[in-house]
Amino acid sequence: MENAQTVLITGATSGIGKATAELLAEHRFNLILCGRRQERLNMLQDHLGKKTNVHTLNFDVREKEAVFKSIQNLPTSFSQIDILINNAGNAHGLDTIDEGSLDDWDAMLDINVKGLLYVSKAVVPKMVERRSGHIINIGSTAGKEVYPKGNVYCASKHAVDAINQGMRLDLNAYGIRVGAINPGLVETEFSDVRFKGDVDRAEKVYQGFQALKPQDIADIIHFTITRPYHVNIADLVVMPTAQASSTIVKKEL
Ligand code: NDP
Ligand code: 8X3
Repeated sequence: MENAQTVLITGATSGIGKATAELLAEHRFNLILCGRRQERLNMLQDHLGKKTNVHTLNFDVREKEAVFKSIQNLPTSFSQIDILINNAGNAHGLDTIDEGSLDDWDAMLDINVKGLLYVSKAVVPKMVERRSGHIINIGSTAGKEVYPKGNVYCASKHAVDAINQGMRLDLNAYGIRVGAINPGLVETEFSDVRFKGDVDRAEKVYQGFQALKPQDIADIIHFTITRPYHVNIADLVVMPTAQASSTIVKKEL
């Protein structure tokens, strides 16, 4: 079970985060896996704990006290976080700006932007003290362009893009690597969450073309964190071949 590096992944209970946890467990990274669904955390602990050292943390990234308490009280064997993967996030709703829900807007900005900042603030100062670390921010093509009805979700991912650039500037002096991976359409629970359990509507998003799989992004994350120290993947955009932009997807139906 030996591996020198400990990786903290937010949003490890589903989709991109879960696929990344599974792949990194194969490669024997020590894993701190975070999410809110305890039964899924238990399953990850049971399943991946057979392959590597796993510690799970249950907190909502919006609850700053819980974020800090959880990360500050890690057992000694997990207390040095070498790699932070800021992945937790989601979209809530798909509405024009005049029709959007205030609760949806709060959720997206609180989770995707402020939650990412809280977790980073709990982890990064120790990286600065040690003069080492690697941060991967999961952005989106929605952080590079805005699509109709995407308004606030796109704003939250544009903020991730800005934070990624800001972190890289501020942490450069300490030799800490910072980069964003910005996927296009990946088939996960993302659209189930966005459409609040309307499974038919969620499935339609990925019909008629080959969407990315969460494992595709996990592969890229693994590639990114295993480059030699002088190589930093600073900002990577990855889309399905069928996708040209947020609004242009070549469908076969
Ligand atoms: P999923 O819905 O499958 O996974 C989201 C993860 O985030 C879950 O593990 C969930 O865990 C966690 N999470 C959500 N809200 C909170 C919260 N308040 N506190 C703590 N954890 C939370 O979606 P994806 O895997 O697709 O999404 C992962 C990231 O990838 C997101 O940042 C998303 O914006 C981004 N992305 C997704 C794309 C896609 O097409 N799917 C494309 C581009 C970017 P739990 O519910 O247990 O807390
Ligand atoms: C998720 C990709 O295009 O559904 O960030 O917003 S998209």
